[in-house]
Amino acid sequence: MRRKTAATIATILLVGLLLASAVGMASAHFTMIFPGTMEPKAEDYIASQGETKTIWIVWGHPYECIILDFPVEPEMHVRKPDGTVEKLTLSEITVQGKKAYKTSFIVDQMGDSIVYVKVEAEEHDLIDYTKAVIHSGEEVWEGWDAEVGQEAEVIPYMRPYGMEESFVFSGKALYNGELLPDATVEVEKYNPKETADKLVEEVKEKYSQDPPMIFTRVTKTNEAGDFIYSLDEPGIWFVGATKEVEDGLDKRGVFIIPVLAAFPAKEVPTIEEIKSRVESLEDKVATLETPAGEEAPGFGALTAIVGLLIVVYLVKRRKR
Ligand SMILES: [Cu+2]
Repeated sequence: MRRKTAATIATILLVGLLLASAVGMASAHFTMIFPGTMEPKAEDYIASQGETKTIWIVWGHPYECIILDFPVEPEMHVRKPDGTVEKLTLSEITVQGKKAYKTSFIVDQMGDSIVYVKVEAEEHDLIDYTKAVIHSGEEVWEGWDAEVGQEAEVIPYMRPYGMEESFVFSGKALYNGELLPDATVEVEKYNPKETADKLVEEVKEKYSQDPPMIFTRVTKTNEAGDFIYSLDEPGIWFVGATKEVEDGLDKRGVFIIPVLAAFPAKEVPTIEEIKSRVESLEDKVATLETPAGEEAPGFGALTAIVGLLIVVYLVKRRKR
């Protein structure tokens, strides 16, 4: 009897664990195509003629910067601006202690090269198709919206370079070359490790009921397979439309959009302006009279102190 109970409890625990891990895995995994760094900038997706572009392929959750071992070796190709396709040879690397891959190719044609990756992730019930554009050449804006023939594919309506923070991005989702209506589209920005750790902690505290709603934004394609979203921060964005397949692996087409900081840059006060503000605030604090016997500073002093703190914060921000 006791043995039976123990076995039952063990079974319940095991099923619970499996369910928990399955649910945990539902959050947004992506194939990250990065230009040879884990601190990628939008500018890194632009290349000069003749440049050898090094690409890292990393598996994990972009927003949280959670890196995981690649489940299988991905397949990778580059579509050159003239439409020729080359298979890229990958070599294994270790990124944050996890199995990732790297490759490189020479940017030898003006225009847009599309690098694309296929990952068959059975443990996630997913075949993931990801694309990124490497642009080269002044005003040679050709190739970025080419179809490379992935089983699930996103075709951008917006040229994916020269995009600045807060720009709107739209595109269409295809499945087997046909428009894909009513599909879930995930939108997620990558954060480098240090930023990610800080943000995730803040999000978990502030939105404890559902932190992933901040990590992964979601929209859907309409009847024509179109979707739209605004990419409100500079950085590397992942936009993926999923074709759900019953009794089989889902297929997801992902497009990577490197988003530049706003140009011209948002106005930030100069160091001189900040210094003069600090000085006038210091004077104010110095001349404030604290009434005798009163320990707490008066309202005026509080205002001045808060002002000082804001200035200190501004100075720190500038230094970053
Ligand atoms: Cu995941």
